[in-house]
Amino acid sequence: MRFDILTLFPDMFGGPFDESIIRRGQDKGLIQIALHQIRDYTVDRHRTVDDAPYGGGAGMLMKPEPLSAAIESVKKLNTDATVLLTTPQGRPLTQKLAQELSLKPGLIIICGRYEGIDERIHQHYVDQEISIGDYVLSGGELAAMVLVDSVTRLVPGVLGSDESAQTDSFGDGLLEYPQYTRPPEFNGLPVPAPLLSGNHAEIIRWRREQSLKRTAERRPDLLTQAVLSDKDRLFLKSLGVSNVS
Ligand code: 6GU
Repeated sequence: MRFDILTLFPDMFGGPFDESIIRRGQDKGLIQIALHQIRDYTVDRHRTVDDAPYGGGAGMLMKPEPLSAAIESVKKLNTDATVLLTTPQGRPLTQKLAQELSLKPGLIIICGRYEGIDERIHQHYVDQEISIGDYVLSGGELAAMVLVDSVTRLVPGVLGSDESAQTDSFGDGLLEYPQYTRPPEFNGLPVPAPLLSGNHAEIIRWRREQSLKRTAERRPDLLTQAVLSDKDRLFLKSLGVSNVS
């Protein structure tokens, strides 16, 4: 998977992209990330990337010409890529959307700044607008990093077999069960007995029930979409939970 990122602040990406899973994905040749400075595509002496909105109002907009030149240029490097724009007006990023994007041949991500970008860039170039949540960031760069991370870990081979993406929270639409490591008692709190039982079937059942219980308590909205068995529904009913899929 090739990611091309168009931004006014390429230096922001150094830390997150040079460590951990994203670093490993690049080192293994499974993902490639190229950062592009939008300002490099200006042609005026002052390298202007923003301008005031027609009709007035607070703040500045990203001018269309440098963005257009940057997108046209990067499209030649990442052919058939899907063009994404990070914006609070976009489709909320979910695990399902990350899965969809991980199947694309490539992604071009435009990081929004200021009060937004000229609407004609949306119309002409942008395939999908993506938001990472209902709060305001100072720019799309942090959102682009979140997006690249969530997609990268779904690219086959990036995660090791002991880091399976399937048992992660949201892999099956539920929150993950609680985890314990040694010692067997810590601050007076014991590790739950089923985990020490050595009974694999009992462990599987306990974990599933804990996932269901957590999801019902913390994110009941997820239960209407989750993949549930009859046994799961019976267990949830015993907790007094009924509005499930
Ligand atoms: Cl993608 N951009 C900005 N500026 N703010 C956000 C966002 C994106 N997603 C949530 N808040």
